[in-house]
Amino acid sequence: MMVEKIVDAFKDRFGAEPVIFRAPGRVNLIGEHTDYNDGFVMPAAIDRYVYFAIKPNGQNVYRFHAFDLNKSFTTTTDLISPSKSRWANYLLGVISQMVGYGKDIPGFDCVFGGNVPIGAGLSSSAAIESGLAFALNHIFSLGFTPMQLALIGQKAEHEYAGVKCGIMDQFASLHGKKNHVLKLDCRSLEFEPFELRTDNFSIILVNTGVKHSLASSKYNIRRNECQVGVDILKKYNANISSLRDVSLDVLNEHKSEFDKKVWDRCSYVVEENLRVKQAGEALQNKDFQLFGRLLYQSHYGLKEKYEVSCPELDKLVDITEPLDYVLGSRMMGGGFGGCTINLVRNTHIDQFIEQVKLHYKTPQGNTPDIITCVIANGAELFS
Ligand code: GAF
Repeated sequence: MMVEKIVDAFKDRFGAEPVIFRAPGRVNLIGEHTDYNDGFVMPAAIDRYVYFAIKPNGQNVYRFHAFDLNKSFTTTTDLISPSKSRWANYLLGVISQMVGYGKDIPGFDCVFGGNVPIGAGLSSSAAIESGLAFALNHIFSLGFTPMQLALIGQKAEHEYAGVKCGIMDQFASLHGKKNHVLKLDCRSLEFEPFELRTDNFSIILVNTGVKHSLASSKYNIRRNECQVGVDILKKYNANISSLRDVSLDVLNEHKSEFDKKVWDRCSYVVEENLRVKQAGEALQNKDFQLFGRLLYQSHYGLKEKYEVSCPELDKLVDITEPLDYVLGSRMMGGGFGGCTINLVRNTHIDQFIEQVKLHYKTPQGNTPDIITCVIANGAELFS
């Protein structure tokens, strides 16, 4: 088992018995690219984890080992700054944020690794940030709330990884609740759990095999495009500070002042926020057909207006369209690759897998990874 390998690696390297924590990856049912627009999202933590074996070392040094990469990184506690090592930055960023809050983070040793696929849109980086933040909060009794830890992880990503991400991924990794999706208001940071049991249908992810990297993708550009739209509308109404404050009517009223691309981006975000609200109602009414249709609509918005999909993601969604046992399907996460999320009736999972294998090959010519996931709790002390 993964966790045992990580514990053994810790003992071999540091000759001590560590404490084990784990933080999950996430799926997002609906509400994509809405978080950094102060809007609504509906993620859930899943049963794919990054495990952390960790122990204070009584020295002025942080020693990390990335088990999956077989790489190590060491730095003294007074020298926290961004490194050339991309993976180490997720960890250093967290420590730096905590220090920024005035906390003293003594030296520690840490081995981490897990089974959240990297570059698949399941937030492996947020799981690393959230897991370390959770672990340090616990072992050094720092007193941060889970939401503060999520904000720490988000800031780490901004400042040490260069991605101006929203709060969704770190939030989900820290707040996940078994059998529930969490509808988060990304402005007030209030959230509401909605039960989503998988008794009748399953959440199945299909990995395009196209690796996405938010840092090198057009993620930050999309964020700026939304801001351009806000700047136009704010001239007419000073109360508008993000696309969250904009209705479709207001957007339409000012359409002639928008460049087509910026208008498409903004109208997608406003429509997606409406879809998340409808999705919450659909879950409350157990109207899974409607819920699934909203997923398809979300995909077409992301493809046509927000332009963050790619041919491989589109192909995977298209394959599911004629299959009446698929309730909904869409690209998930930042886009430009990674996975689709599919809601598939439990009675037809084998047929679904067969259809996907028949009609889709990754760019490398392989059968795609197909992952059935279960909605799980957020970051926790594992043992
Ligand atoms: C990435 C980001 F990290 C999230 O904050 C969110 O914006 C998502 O892309 C798109 O919805 O996962």
